[in-house]
Amino acid sequence: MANIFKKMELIRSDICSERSLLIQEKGDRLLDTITVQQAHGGMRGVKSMICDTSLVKPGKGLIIRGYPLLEIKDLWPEDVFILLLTGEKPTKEDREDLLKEYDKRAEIPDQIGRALRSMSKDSHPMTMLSTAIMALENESVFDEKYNEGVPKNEYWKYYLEDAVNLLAKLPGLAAGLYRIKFDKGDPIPWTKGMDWGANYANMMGIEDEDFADLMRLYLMFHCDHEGGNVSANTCHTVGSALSNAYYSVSAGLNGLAGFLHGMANQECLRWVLQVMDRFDGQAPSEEQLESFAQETLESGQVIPGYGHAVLRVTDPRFEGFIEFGRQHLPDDPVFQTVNRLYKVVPDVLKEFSKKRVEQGKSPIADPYPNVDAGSGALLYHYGITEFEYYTVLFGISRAMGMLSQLVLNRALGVPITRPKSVGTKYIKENV
Ligand code: HAX
Repeated sequence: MANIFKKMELIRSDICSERSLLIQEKGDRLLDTITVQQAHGGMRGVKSMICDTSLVKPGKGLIIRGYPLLEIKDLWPEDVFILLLTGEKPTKEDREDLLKEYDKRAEIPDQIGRALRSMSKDSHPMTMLSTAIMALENESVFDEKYNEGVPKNEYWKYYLEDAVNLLAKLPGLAAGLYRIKFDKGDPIPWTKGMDWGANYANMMGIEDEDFADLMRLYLMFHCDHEGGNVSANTCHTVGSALSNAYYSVSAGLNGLAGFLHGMANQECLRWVLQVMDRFDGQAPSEEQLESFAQETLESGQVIPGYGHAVLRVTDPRFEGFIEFGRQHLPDDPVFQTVNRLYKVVPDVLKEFSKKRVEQGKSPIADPYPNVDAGSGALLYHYGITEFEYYTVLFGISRAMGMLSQLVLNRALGVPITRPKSVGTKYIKENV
């Protein structure tokens, strides 16, 4: 049995007792109050769910199990999965042990390739990813054990089995669909003994050590963003009904495919290339970028890659990507454009926000770049020019966060989600 299973077995009773004690001691205390504005406004800021894997602080960004992201940016994705799940940084042996599990479980059944090839040529890569995950659902160990009648307090073990199985296969699914969709040749199998990020890069058909480094960083940076974002929250809700990990993660990824969420990364690069196209493919000047950004806003569109529901500073994930770009591709025109946009767009958004307020509209709460503003330029540099694919990369990484939250929720016995909704009449008459 992998170390990760043993560790979870050990921490489970601790986290369960902690939860019981908290509910016993503080169960009737107020955690938050909710205004009509919040109920109408996407529940922004309402503290109403528990997530221990990570926290997003408005002024600091992502904190994973107590570690600010940039302090642990050298962890590999397999390390971060163990950290998310257990709360402890893994040892070298833990990492090797998990990789051995991936080696055993990574093979992708033939029917997945057939299912992907039978899809319409214009299916979006995120649709293909979600479909491929659903096509694996018949392998759910949890469903098999549930039907055998295992007791509730053991559910988490089988969610963890499903999580490790799914994580082992995800890079192969994602790389395979890339090669099928974009006519890159036959899918390349998983290489035993190679890490998760390098394997993914290799299976896409890109043999470049720097790209493997970028993949490790990319997969690390996108791993989790606390519990309330659309994908994590969706996965949480679906899983709370005891839908297995395949149903839950696929549902979360369908949320990630929204233009305001993970799909912003494809939109961002599309927008960057649009402005470059206007200036013969060169990196435009700051003045040219400023007027393009204003034009975008005046035409009623959002500037993709900027703004956030929680953050109020430059996203540290963006900073980390810019740092990678500075080291590896400082002269790349797409990267230079992204860098210049960073100098220009926050001020354009601040000005636009002032005008909005004068017109009685809400301000733009965060004029700074989020994770999606910088990642595309790096991928583009290494030859992944099919930007509709970018959200798939995001999704493979985010599966680690969704799955660790899912396993922890089952370990804690978190009940089915069922908030109360009220109607307009209720608010008029009672509030
Ligand atoms: N460009 C133009 N307008 C923007 C904006 C931007 N980048 N960011 C926010 N606004 C607008 C909103 O559209 C909203 O306008 P309306 O009231 O007219 O609808 C207003 O400013 C107030 O929004 P907010 O309170 O600042 O932000 P929200 O919490 O409502 O939304 C979003 C957060 C991320 C959805 C928003 O900033 C946005 O649409 N950004 C561009 C898309 C994007 O980059 N999404 C990726 C976010 C990170 C992520 O989840 N990645 O997966």
